[in-house]
Amino acid sequence: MYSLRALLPGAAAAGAALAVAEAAAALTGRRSTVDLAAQLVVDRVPRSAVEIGVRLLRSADKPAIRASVVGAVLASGALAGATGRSRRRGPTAAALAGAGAVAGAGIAAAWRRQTSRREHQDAVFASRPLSAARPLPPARDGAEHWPGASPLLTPVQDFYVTDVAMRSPVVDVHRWRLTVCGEVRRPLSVGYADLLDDELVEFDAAMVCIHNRLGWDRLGNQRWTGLPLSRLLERVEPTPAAGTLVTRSVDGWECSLPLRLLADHDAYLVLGMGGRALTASHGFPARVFVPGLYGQYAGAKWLTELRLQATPNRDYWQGRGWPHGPVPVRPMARIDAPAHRGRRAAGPVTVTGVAWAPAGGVGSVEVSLDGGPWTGAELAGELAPAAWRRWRADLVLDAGTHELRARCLGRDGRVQDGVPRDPFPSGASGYHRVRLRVA
Ligand SMILES: Nc1nc2c(c(=O)[nH]1)N[C@H]1C(S)=C(S)[C@@H](COP(=O)(O)O)O[C@H]1N2
Ligand SMILES: [Mo]
Repeated sequence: MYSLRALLPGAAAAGAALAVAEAAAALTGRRSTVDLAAQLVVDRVPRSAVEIGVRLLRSADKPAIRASVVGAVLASGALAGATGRSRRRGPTAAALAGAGAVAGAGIAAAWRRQTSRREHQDAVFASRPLSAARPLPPARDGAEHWPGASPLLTPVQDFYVTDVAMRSPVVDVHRWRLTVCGEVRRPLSVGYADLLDDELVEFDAAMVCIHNRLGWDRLGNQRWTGLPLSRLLERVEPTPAAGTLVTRSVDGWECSLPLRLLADHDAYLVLGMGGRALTASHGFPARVFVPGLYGQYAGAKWLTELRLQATPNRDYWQGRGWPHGPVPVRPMARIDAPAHRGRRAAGPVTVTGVAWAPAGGVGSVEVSLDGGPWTGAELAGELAPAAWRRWRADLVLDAGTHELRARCLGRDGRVQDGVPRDPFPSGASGYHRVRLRVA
């Protein structure tokens, strides 16, 4: 066994080297070494490992990946130092601990500097109201006073973020262009101001990550602002050879959409959410979104290119073993109140939740108590078929342990699949269950 004192010099040297590299990256505006290394890990570990990571870490995945990269660098430095030929004791343990602390502070400062660029951009742009030519009426569904209900529209700061970029790209909007090219007669290149000058529309829709599990909140409901993709496509006049629209991000991430699908699905170039421009983490300045498809099949954030092609590319997630899209969102209901494993007094209880079945809409929601028959819940108003819908059921519970289940039936006839399945390869299924102890 190595003594702690033998391990410290190497670890401190590795930490100091890392801190210098991070500081240099921050000062020169290049990407963080830790993030580059972490990105290599993210893009190469087997799909099953990614799935386990997402399941265990939910949304803390990036800090955890960074921490393990730093940990791995320190550990290899420690081992290299301890097994190396020079075994001079050198500096005291206190001095080494000091060097380690300086290294840590250097890394933290470098990261903070990069984060502040994104925060600055959000302060400038994401605070800017975006107005649609014909705004939708205020979002109301009549469930405003239902106890424990989720908000009808998810506040932007609470809206889940999923992407494979270790750090959201920060786009310089003054230099940014969106090009629409490939199999088209009139290629187009537009800037941000050109897009804002267009006649913007608003639409309400839920966006769902395929990694969302029963009861999770890796989805959100939003009022989005943008323009119909069909408008852009008409302007460029796709040639008869065009079969696929490749949406490409500034960081190279791609998602292909069959043109056939776009012909009978609403699809948008999105510029804003919640009445304001997109934040950096949600894809500023522009993204593509096709309501009804899981997020990874619904378009790229930080969009830079729309390319029409005869056949699709190998998309990012296909490269990671996921099926060739598009994958439609499964109808699903979530119970928001009462909370799982709660205790309450016997008597009446109001069960509330949200259900989604984009793009066709929620037809009905049913609840079942203790494995009994499915009974219809009351539905709040519908903002749009692609949006989620709040529901409630008023039950009376006697003393004992109870289990509530909920399911969603789509207006298109799809019934929520009760067989529990993992998100890979076509989205999680099963029923969300809540257990209660009633005294
Ligand atoms: N450029 C880019 N676009 C992307 C992704 C990504 O990693 N990079 N992730 C996709 C996935 S998996 C989802 S679920 C949605 C998430 O959008 P949000 O982070 O705004 O919630 O964006 C999609 N678009
Ligand atoms: Mo996702």
